Amino acid sequence: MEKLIVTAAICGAEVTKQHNPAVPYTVEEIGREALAAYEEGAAIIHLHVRHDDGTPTQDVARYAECIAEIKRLCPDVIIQPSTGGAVGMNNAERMQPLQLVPEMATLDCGTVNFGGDDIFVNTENTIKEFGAKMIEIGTKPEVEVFDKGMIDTAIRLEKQGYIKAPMHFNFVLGVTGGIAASMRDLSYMIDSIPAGSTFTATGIGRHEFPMAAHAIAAGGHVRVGFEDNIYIEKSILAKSNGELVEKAVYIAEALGRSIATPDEARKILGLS
Ligand code: KMH
Ligand code: ZN
Repeated sequence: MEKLIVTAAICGAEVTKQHNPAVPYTVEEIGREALAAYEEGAAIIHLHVRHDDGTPTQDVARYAECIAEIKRLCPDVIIQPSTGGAVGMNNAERMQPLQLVPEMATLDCGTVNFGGDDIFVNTENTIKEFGAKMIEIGTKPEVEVFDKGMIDTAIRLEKQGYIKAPMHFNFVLGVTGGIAASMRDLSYMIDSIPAGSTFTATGIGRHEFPMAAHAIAAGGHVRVGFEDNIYIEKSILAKSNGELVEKAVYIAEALGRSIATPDEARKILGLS
């Protein structure tokens, strides 16, 4: 089977130090967490950034500082900034990291409830605007899907020229308001993408490792990290993103998948 690409979502926009004191805010903390994940086998760092007080921001200068620090510590890792940002940010704010022409970035392909009154808004015109920009600058989108209809949206927009094939999907399972994190639903997502696509699975909270195991066995790739889950096991906080990556790698190796280096990940994803 193809080597496994592990993505570490080290920071997120919603999780805080109140949830887990190891959640990174400062440039130094972002570097520390990226390095811990990379040393355990992460080939991709999915990146959100914060102000020093933990407030999420899409500020391009802050992204530039954090990316420079990650590159200093992990020179070959693939850095994948978020264009989702935090709930409530406008499109101009969200698109700022694209000014840095990253190798990859997220492309969220639909609107989803995020619990309470929170709505993560991605209208069709937003997806087209972000997709067209990524084609213009040569950034490979990771197509973020929180529900099956978002796969259908991505397929439609690919036919219209807003996303290039072969697409790389990230199935996010277990968000309040999105598709459930069940084996049936992950299989349904896997069966719904076009031939030649690649996929990563992200299970939220306690679903992180069961979804990872299923994706590993199915030949897909895996995302773990504080953005999605703060526990290494029930009621025990993870000490770092490195610990979460280490557990994913342990499961992969037990199931016979070896781990892709960043350059191997680039080949698998068509980045090089
Ligand atoms: N923080 C969420 C509102 C992405 O990175 O593109 C959006 C998110 C998805 O995390
Ligand atoms: Zn994200």
